[in-house]
Amino acid sequence: MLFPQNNALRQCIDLSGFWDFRPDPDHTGSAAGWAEGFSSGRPIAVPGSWNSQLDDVRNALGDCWYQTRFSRPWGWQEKRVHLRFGSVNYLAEVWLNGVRLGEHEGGHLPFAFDVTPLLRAEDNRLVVRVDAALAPDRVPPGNVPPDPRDAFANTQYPATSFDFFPFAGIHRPVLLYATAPEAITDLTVVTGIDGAHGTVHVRLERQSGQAARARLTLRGHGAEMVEDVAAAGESAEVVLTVPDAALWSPQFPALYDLTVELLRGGEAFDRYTLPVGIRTVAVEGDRLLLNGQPIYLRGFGRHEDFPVIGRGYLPALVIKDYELMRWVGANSFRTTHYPYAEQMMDLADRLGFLVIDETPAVGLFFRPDGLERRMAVWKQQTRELIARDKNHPAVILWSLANEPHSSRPEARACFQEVFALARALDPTRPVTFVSHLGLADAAIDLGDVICLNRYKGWYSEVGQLDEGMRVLSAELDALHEKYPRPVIMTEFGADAVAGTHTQPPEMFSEEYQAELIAGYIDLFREKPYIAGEHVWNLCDFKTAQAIHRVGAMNLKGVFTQDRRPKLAAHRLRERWKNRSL
Ligand code: BDP
Repeated sequence: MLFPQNNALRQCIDLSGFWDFRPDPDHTGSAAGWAEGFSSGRPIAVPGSWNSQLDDVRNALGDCWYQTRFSRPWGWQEKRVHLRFGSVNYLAEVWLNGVRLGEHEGGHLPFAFDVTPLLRAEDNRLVVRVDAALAPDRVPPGNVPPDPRDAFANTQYPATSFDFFPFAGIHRPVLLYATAPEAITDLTVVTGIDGAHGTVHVRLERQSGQAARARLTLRGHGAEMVEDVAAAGESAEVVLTVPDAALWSPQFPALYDLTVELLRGGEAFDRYTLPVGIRTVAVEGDRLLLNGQPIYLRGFGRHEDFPVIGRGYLPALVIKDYELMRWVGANSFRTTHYPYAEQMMDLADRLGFLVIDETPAVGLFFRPDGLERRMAVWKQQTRELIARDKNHPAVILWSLANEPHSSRPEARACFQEVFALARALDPTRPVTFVSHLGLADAAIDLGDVICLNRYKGWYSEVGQLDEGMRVLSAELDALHEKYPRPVIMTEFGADAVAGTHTQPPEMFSEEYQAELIAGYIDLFREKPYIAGEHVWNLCDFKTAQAIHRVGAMNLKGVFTQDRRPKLAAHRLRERWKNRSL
């Protein structure tokens, strides 16, 4: 799925701003005809979470309605026009000028509607019903009835089955974009390395129509390659060879510009430009390889989370978080626990960060109630994630889930299905999921890489760092002996209340957090099969209310929520700065 762009042949406008907002706790809006437009709306910012803007809907997770009006930009009469939402959490039902366009389930992934026949020159009325209810058959699930066989129950408010606040609303920009009627609809780029040459395999898809030619131009690093092919049907494939290719890597994130044009009678009627990084990813024995060389991941899990805007897209925050990651010496991150904004992914390509790209499937469980629906949504999210992010050189690994409750055998078959789907959609990248169960996980061996979250010295071996390290060391070795492949420690850390200090280090002090993180890292250095370390978390973040979450915050950030360093950030910097891959 291509992100809309502006050039002489494509235009895009952003409908972000103040929209009208109206909560509908009793679900009367549909019957009252709000889809046609509603009165008595209050202003709300789009993008942004409603929970963090308006006090009375702080914990509201039912239906809320949004509406806005807009005019068709001048000159768009002959164009095909789409309306595209970057992320609406959780379920969106959309109407334009009273006509239902459809619905989309699941936050954090984009969806679009062709609105060409419905657009008026002026006074277009866009209405969105957002349903953010937590339900056991959604992904991620919530309000899960406690099961005595499971160690999890609803001990937090709202009743999430995950550890972050279930922010709701229109979280990313809503874009209206125009293309030629027979435009390019998708591009899939796969790169390879052949000696000093790079290969760029491009598959293009377009809206069917009259025959046309496609011209592909790859430019950059002193080279320019051009290929012309017939694009008579709906797709065409081209392989470009780049002599002495500049390879993409974190040290040198070389990008080429691939420009694809559709031409008729020698004249271009559509054009799309995609940055391309030539690189390969592979798993070989215990190592994760980038361009045939072992790589070691240093970085974080993170949340899209900031005061007032909630989970809304905030460009300055994206920049700041890259700045902090760079300062501390990180080279990578995982999109915990849902796909991040597309703009952040673009910057990962440009700035040279390696990304473990994760679906929104956190806290999945495999009891029969609601399983069929959860599976369908999980597969849809996997499809949408790969469709959205397949062209990013930064993405080196797909993570299908975080901490699923997959200890019992029935979970394995479910994972097998979703692994097969991901591998069929993208045979070029390794696939994994993130486990907290380790050897007790019924699906742990299905991943190309083992990703493990561990809180020894925190949730277990409480307050005892040395004992925690001893237990962890033995567990890691046992895991690797059974499944010899790379292990990435995708989460480890401790809560620290900024400004709390103890000597000797005790839990919740900055010293304890710093010692724990440094202790883990020292342990990893002794284990050559460890291929990466991601600290939990880059920054403190908002959670549901619970007795173990002071101020409804998870304080495992090495930076505070307002992005100030704790002691652990400095300690990490000492360990990470100036390390090569
Ligand atoms: C892990 C989860 C993460 C939590 C973390 C914690 O993957 O989402 O925030 O624990 O408890 O189990 O801090």
